[in-house]
Amino acid sequence: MVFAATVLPFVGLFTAFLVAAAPNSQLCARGQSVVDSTPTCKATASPQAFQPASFNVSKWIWTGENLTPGGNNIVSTRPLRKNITTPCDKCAVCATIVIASDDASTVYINGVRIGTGGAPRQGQALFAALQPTWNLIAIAGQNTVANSAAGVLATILVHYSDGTTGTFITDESWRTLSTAPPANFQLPSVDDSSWAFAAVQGTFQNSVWVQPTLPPVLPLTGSNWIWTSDNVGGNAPVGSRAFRKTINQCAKVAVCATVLISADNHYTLYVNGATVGSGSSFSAADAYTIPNLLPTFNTFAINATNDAGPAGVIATILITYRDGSNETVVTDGSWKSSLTLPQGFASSSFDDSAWQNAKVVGAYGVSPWGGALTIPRA
Ligand SMILES: [Ca+2]
Ligand SMILES: [Ca+2]
Repeated sequence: MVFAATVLPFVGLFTAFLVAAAPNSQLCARGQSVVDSTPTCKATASPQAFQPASFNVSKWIWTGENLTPGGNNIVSTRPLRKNITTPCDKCAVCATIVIASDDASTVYINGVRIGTGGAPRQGQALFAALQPTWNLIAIAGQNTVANSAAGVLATILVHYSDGTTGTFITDESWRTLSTAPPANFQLPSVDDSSWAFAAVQGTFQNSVWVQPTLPPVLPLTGSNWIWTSDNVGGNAPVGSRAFRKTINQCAKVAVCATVLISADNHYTLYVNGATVGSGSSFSAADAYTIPNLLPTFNTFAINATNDAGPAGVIATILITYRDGSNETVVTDGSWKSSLTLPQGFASSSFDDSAWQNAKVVGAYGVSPWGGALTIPRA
């Protein structure tokens, strides 16, 4: 407690300073790093292709106030909780959560609000950092339409530090109350052992609801096709180009990243010098999970190659922080670009200060690529 009392005011002041400063400038010196609050859990896994969470094995749950599964309920907000325990030989790092709700929901992990669930027919994808051995997921489900069906359908895909995953679903092992959520119901300190078990309202395949669809892993909307300065009039010379972006958040601990990327014509993506993956389609984007970010400085680098004519690379990167927040980073004019591929250019220690800023070819949707790239679903 002495530690917390001493450090927290400092963090508060420091955060206030960060907000006041230019948000995109390099805010902390290289070598300065924040303290990871769970240092016993270090991901050893390599980046991997994004694994969908999917709804296929999940169940719609509610309180059982109406004994008929899928039956009508009063307008109400109800608490739903599940403590997810990590197998003893594993260490949980991050989670992908997909959730649909009739009619709405708010999701908390270990007491921190992560986001809101989707509507009954449209699942929402959420991303969160986890504690190593156990994690409390709490959901406030809302039935907003009088005398209507009520339920929550969710899948939590947990990434362990060794590269394996575990799938947890909403089912009859969750705890609930047929009352409004008690104060601070989302906090791990609340004892729910006397709460009722949730009542299954139907499965993903068989319920009163139409099967909800899942959103793209991430959007490309808001991102930009970028290239080097020799992309003129929509065409660029044949050859390979290098791009870099360093993400530096002094006051937060970065844990995982989810990346969506496409290139005309080929790309290889690196994080902190390690290869993430490669692709060769400008009509479909590839998605990756990176479970082993460094706490403070993380460098994304791309080797992109043009075979002929139009040239561009586009990416959306979602950084998941220890404190429950996420940050979206897109390809734009703040990325650094090089007409050559210097030795070691993908390394986090490479000095790109002499590189030019990338040239924005156009926002997602621009010709000739258009706005209908195929994107993997969450
Ligand atoms: Ca409803
Ligand atoms: Ca091309």
